[in-house]
Amino acid sequence: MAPWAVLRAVPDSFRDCLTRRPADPPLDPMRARRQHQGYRALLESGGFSTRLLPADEAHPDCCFIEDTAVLVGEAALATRPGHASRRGEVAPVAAALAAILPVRVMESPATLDGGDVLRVGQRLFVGESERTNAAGREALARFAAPYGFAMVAVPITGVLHLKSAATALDESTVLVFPGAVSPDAFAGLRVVAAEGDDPEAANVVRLPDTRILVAAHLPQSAAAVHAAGFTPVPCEVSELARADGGLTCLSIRRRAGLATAGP
Ligand code: CIR
Repeated sequence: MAPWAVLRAVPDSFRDCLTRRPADPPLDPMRARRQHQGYRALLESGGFSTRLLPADEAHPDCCFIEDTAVLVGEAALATRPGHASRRGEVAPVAAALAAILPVRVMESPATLDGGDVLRVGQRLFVGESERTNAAGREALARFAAPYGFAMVAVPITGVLHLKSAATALDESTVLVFPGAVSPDAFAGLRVVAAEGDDPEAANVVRLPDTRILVAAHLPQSAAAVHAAGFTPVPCEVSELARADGGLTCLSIRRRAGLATAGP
């Protein structure tokens, strides 16, 4: 199957998104929507075929679809997001994925946001965030073990999710913001450091054509990716970032050519 990605449209209620700091000026759903459309176009230019699920006005954060499901091997685990206001986002995403893959649903008391799950090779690095608890990490570990994945818990500091500050450039290289995630967590991998003062500079998306989507408002991200030997593709996501969303969180992706699939 060709590489694919599932996205969810930005609702008008986007202005009421969860934010770690009050948004001033208020969040702008129209601007976020334009940026979301640009993001989708860049995913397609890099080799993903995309499907856009409709927005849900009752869930302001619904465009951050990554948090609602994790792809592992030939299956998906629908999550139980750590913030209660987001749990109603999961069912429509799980239903859409069920047309493609078997889907299992995570159960209470486990909580896990997909933004905390970084797959590199046969390891799933999972953030010890406020959204993802030990039961969530263990549920994912049990789900993923039959596919040959090992789970590695990773402490994080001052960021929402693990992938707010660490993502993969290829199957043996990670881009990390060292102030939020210790490079020591990624034993055996090449670690590239993102400079500057914004952890989100380490939040990038691998395209099937091997280019790397980076946030256009964080030029240090493109610089780190380029210096590491990859080709950065800038994408405007500044309004989505004001709601604490990064590039990864706007889609659930599956690349071709992998023996196993993952985030
Ligand atoms: C939230 O706080 O849940 C949203 N405003 C942002 C979620 C971002 N998700 C992600 O990076 N995976």
